Amino acid sequence: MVECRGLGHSVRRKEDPRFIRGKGHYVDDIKLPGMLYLDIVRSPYAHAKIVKIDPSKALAIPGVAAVVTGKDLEKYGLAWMPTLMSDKQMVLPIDTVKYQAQEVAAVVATSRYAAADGVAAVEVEYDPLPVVVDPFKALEKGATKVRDDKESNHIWHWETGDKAKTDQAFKDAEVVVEQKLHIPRIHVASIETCGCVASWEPIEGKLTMYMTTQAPHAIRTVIALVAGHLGLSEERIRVISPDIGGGFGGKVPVYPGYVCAIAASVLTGKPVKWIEDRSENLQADSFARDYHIDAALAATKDGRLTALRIKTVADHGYTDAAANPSKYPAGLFHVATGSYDFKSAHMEVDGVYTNKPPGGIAYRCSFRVTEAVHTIERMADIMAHEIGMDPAEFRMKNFIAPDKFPYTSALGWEYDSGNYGKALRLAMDMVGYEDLRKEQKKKREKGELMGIGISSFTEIVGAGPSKQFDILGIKMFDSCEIRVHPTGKAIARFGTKSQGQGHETTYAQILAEELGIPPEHIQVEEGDTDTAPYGLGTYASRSTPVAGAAAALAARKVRDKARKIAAHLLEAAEEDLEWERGKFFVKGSPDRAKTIQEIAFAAYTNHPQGMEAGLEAVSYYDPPNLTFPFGSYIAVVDIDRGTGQVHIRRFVAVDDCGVRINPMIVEGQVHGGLTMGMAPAFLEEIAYDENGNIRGGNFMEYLLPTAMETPNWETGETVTPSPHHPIGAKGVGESATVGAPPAFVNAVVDALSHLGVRHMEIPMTPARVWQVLKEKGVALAR
Ligand code: MCN
Ligand code: CUN
Repeated sequence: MVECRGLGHSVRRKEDPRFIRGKGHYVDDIKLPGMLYLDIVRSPYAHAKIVKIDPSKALAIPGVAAVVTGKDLEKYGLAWMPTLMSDKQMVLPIDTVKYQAQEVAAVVATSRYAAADGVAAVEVEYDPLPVVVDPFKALEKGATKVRDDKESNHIWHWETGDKAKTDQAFKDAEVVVEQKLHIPRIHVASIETCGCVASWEPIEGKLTMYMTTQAPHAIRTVIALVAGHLGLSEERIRVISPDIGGGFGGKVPVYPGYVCAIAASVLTGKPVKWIEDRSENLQADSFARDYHIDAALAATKDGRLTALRIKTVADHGYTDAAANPSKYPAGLFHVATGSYDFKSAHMEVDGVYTNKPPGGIAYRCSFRVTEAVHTIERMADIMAHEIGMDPAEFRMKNFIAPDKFPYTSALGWEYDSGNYGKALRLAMDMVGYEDLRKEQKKKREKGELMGIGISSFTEIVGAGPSKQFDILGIKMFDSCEIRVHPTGKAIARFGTKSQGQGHETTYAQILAEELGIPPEHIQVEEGDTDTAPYGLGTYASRSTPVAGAAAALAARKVRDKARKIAAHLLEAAEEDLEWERGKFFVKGSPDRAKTIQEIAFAAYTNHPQGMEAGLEAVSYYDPPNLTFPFGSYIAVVDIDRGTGQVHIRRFVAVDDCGVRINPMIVEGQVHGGLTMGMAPAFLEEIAYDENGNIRGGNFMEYLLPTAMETPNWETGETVTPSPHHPIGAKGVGESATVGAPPAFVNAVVDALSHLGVRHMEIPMTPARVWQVLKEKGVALAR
């Protein structure tokens, strides 16, 4: 079972025909005649005026064709572009840069090497400006303004829940705990960086954009909106997203490099390729997290939760480019009541500008749910500890009971289904919870540090119902179009785009189940806007909940027509026919049957008079609600008192994503997700110094998880179907990344709780743990 940080399909088996069928090409493999290469000059300063850009030495290099600046783009109205959150973002700066590694100018050349040499030869004179790094300082009166076009560094204030009721509950509370948490800025680092080939065909007047995007249709519309005035009208834009080497949220935004490549292709009439290098990807792409959270819980003395309060400062960098549904500037952070039955809750979030790269994209997190889960799962442990209750017992006592679903949370979500106690009990049985507690007690007597940490998370995926969910006004439905050919084989196209999740396998399975056509006879295609039906793309684990549902419904439309044709062929009434996977037969006489293949043939050769020929259907699915997958994770750790190193001894992950379409793919998703959940807990962080210099812009400092750090994941499952999804499935692609980090923190804190430790910030590096051991007097002398 392998799922790496994004190479093609998440599960690749030699015997799987899809492995052979896979197109196997990436954007960087594309070579077109006359293709030019684009590379980008980036700012060494986090905030500076650009005094002068002198391209003359670059232009003298053989092969360098052009140097494009913000002033050049300004003439075409392209120096700025809208972000997905209706803020605006520079393509290339006209006069000021706002973060380190920001794009300053683009160099176009006949080879990648000439372009790189050109970048090194462009001379830029900067005049440094004061830098705003700390979002709290950014909010102070008199702080340097990051954005000249705004009143202050405060972007927005957003709140939800019942403040008066929550305040009252805190006043009346027997026990209150409070904790500040920082969820640092991190970066996904897919195996393939971002890139594109923009190919403008002057004779046809058509732009073909090969790119590593998770949302091809949305990108097509954005290009048309940004550059429509230059003749790039939407019917003349084709976005092709071939195989993608990992997306993880980082390939949702529109990056300046894409726009520069399009502009360069239109100006030169030649195809232009732009591929980021690894450092550019790490330093300048949209980031994830960066939430400064202040949380409080209220409970009774015997451990019943009553209220939750959260105040958060969200660092968005120099522009709000979060890939959130537009009604929710803090994403779905307000699922922070988690798996627990709260009577009241209130949440406030303030978005802030700083001199950092733009963001608020995800990193395998359905719109800020990782932040929400981290908060509530950490707080649950702090409260359990405060009242002296076992954290498992505390959770069991406060879970939303299975008979309360559909359940409306204090912050307004309607949870579709759940059985949280069952999942936690299974995880406890798998790990041997009670015995581990005994072992821990004995170890403590000997001075050894062992901890057990639980996370019982609730996810929220499948955006979304059109009344609540849109991006730039476009509703977040998704689609499937299916065509059954005369010989009974089919092609199905979707508005989503796999980046390694194995859609080619699982969509074919859904259709095969619904139609009885073998999966190997169903060709699944995504990622070409000229052929696929419009959809919003793959992120926020929405493909199964939305496009997967569209697949089932499109197949059922095909079946409805197939029934009519079968009735005609069998000379029977439609009502007298019964469906069994792959065929219709006359009730009571199973030999009088027509297979789907026979029906498909008849649809083109012998269809009833008055009926349209063909066997096709399309479904644009607007989900009635989101799906709420959940799970319980238990980490067992031992801490080395000599080094501060945390050893993960066991990790049990019980996931419930409703009906599983392909258990092996789900397990692959969970394995990969857990590794990406472990990473921010122990390793990953993008920090900045006071001048806005990135610390962690390469893989020497930004620590990715490798096989060395990754423990053996033990997985289990419960199945609580979604009542509103046509096949009862919920999404799962991000569950493990969302659910895992607090399990690790809770385990480490649990190992140290008898020493008075209540909280650890992430990443829990050996240095940070060692510091705590030293403070508590338990570090072994070296
Ligand atoms: N699946 C299933 N049964 C279910 C739920 C899902 O068999 N009940 C299968 C699906 O059919 C699909 C896969 O599991 O093949 C993931 O489905 P889903 O949960 O719907 O998530 P998406 O397909 O929408 O994928 C998005 C999700 C996100 S948002 C990130 S981030 C992430 C993730 O997927 N990025 C990935 N997993 C990734 N895996 C790889 N290899 N590469 C990425 O970039
Ligand atoms: Cu949340 S990262 Mo995924 O939504 O593509």
